Amino acid sequence: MFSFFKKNENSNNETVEQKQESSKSFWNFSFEGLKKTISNTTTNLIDNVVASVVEEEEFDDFILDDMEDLLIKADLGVGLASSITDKLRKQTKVKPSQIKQFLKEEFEAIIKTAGSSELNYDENTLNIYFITGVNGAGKTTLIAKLANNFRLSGKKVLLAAGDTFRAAAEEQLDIWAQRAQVDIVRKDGIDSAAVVYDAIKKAQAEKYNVLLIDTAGRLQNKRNLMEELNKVKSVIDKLAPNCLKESMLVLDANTGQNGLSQAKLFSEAVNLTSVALTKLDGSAKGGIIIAIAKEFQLPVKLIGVGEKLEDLKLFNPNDFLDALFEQK
Ligand SMILES: Nc1nc2c(ncn2[C@@H]2O[C@H](COP(=O)(O)OP(=O)(O)OP(=O)(O)O)[C@@H](O)[C@H]2O)c(=O)[nH]1
Ligand SMILES: [Mg+2]
Repeated sequence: MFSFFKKNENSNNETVEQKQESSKSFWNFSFEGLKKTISNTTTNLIDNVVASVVEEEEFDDFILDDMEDLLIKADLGVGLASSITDKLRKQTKVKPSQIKQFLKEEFEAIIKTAGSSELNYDENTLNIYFITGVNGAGKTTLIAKLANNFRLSGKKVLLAAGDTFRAAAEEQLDIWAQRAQVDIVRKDGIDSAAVVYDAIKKAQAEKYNVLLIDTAGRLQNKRNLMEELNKVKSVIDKLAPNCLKESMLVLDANTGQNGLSQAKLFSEAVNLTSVALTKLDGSAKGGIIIAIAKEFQLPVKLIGVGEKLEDLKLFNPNDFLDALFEQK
């Protein structure tokens, strides 16, 4: 996993502790900040559901059907919403007044079975992050933010302009590389796998710590583009075995349930290891974190909370649940 405690080889006069503190504050969300960011999700997913049942004496079919509708509206997905309400239907122990605790325990169990939310990182190898997702999800911005954070943590960072499909995509990544002060491999006009090949060769020869691979946005139903992703993944596996630390799906939080079908098809194409949820700022659809954990056993590891370089946070499940249920 990624450690904030390693000495920065390029560090100036900052002590390791100071560097560690600044890295931490950069990546970690303050509890208040997180609470504010997900406040619309909290209203949608928790407050509305709790308000609909809390005054009742017992759960009955009428109340549970209403609750199921609210959970579906809050982007939990039909399957998960009905499995939660069915659980309540089949028992008499949990009363409506205890709904908040019940939901918290349910969500916690689901999120925790999806695996660790720590970003994989190995000090001893090149660390490759393969970033995929549909058009406009926030892939390129996420790469810039990640690059900036790794660079601030003292890592040598290279970007691969693997989106050779959309006009001016390489130019866009180049501008971000300059802002984040990291290097880039850009070979306009050749195919994505060839760019990635050159980038891996450079990263290995020049001992980079981190290689972030940008890819073209693609709809999950475009078969040839999905096959291209697979081809790029084969290049990584062949040229740099054990270096692929994350195959990450970037999901726009506002896409809600459509995120579930994206996760399915991208997972089939490249064997995803994690999700980055972008545009959580202002979104009411953060419940998708739980739905994806349940359906695909994929942990959310990063969250995007704005358009600037510093608007990337590490996802912490405990803080997320506490903020959602306002228990800190
Ligand atoms: N509010 C907000 N906007 C974001 C966030 N992440 C990205 N964006 C915006 O979303 C838009 C698309 O971002 P890109 O990074 O270009 O998305 P992409 O997935 O690379 O898009 P394509 O390359 O066209 O597939 C830009 O306007 C970004 O500024 C976020 O966390 N919050
Ligand atoms: Mg892009």
